[in-house]
Amino acid sequence: MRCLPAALSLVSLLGLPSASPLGAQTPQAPKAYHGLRLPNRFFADNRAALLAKAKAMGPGTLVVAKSMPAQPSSGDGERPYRQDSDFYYLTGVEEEQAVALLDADKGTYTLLVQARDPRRETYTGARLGLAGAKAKGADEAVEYPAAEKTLSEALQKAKRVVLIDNFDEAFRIKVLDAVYPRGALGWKADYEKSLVDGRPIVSEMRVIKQPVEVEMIQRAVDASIEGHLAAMRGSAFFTNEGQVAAALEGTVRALGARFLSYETIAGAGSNGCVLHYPSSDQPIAPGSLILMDASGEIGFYTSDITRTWPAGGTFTKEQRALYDVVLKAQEAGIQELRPGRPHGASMRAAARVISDGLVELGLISGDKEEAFKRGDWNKFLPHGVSHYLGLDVHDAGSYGPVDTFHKHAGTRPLAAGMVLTMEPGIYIPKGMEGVEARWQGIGIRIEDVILVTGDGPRNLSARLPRRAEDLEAIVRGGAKLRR
Ligand SMILES: [Mn+2]
Repeated sequence: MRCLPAALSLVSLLGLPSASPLGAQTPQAPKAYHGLRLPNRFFADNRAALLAKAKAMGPGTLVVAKSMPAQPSSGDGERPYRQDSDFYYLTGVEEEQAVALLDADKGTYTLLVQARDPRRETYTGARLGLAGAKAKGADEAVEYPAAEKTLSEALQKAKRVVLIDNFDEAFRIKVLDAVYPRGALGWKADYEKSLVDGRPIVSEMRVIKQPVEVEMIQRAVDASIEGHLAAMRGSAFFTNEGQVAAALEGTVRALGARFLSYETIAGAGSNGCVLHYPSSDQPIAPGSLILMDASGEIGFYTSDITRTWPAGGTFTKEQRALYDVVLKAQEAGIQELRPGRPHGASMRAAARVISDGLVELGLISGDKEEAFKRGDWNKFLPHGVSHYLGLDVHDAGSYGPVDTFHKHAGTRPLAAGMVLTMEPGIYIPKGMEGVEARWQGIGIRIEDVILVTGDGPRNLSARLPRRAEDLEAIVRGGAKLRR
């Protein structure tokens, strides 16, 4: 799979000639990243940083981190298992049932893991077991059911429990009961234990990306760019949104994405106005725009890219006018992603361009300044435009107190090493009141992944074209391959 241009597999699936110029069009086409993971060192450093914070809380502090519980799908089925991001950040462990115990006094890391089970492993492959846990950096490893005792003894001994558990409710109750037993304790009551929510601590650690994390995000972005290109190149002969989604999903999977960063949004025409459009299975009407917000995940790191292009390779006058406003707004927003600028500045900048553009096109009436203050633009752009990205697509971390300008904008000053998206849009669904029919059924969003650096914003997804003419050329180029 080395250096195989991503779209080739799709090309053969669709019966396109394999001697296509796809590789030539993407000179930086990524290698495949199957099975790629960050090194053990990364997770060990994260544990050490967390242990230092736990130690500073005082003697007797125990950090307890819980893995993602398995999720049923239906009947005998389970959803693909994807580790909890906080737990992954601290351990690199991909298994369910795992619990990490960090003893701040001793500085030790104990990993509780599911027992080896030859029968189950016949179905789902080898489990870590004790040897695997040690190989992942654990000082001590204990399998269930003995692990239950290890956990209860550790909880009993601790004076302070720092709990990192995002999704396992039963486990949370177990820890809570150990720290604050239910009912009266009688003569044994001491109430000396305390429970600390460790999630904000880990969230804060995750806000500033380490260089190896940025590299992994870049790989997810690179694979996702190929997915977008495949979808654009195929769109001239796609008749259903499902084919658009499949083009991206097949491509990122072929490049090493085991998971999507989020469920693919592929909406044609008015469906592009549904912000988290869930179905992506409707026919594509000729002349409509296709909005695709989709990405794959590489080594547990996400990407988040949106492009909007004309299904047939040519923007109509109205589509093009709105597209250019969104593109200009995106550029204005990107320019605000700099160290020291508050998070909300990018929202303000992008919204201002959208508002002015809609006034110029006659979609918002009156004076630009007045119209912006009135906030009429919010009807056309009803969402925030920038969020952190990392192990989660809406990554952990605080944006500071909410900016009075917009509920999805914070006041926290940005810093080098943050990775954020920039994703303004204009949405005019069919039937939108007070808007001429010629503008209706148009949904546009443009989204890229931006690294904040000391030298300013760096667009990690810049390789995927954004200019209207470039998108038209890609779609038309794809159409030619069919003839
Ligand atoms: Mn996004």
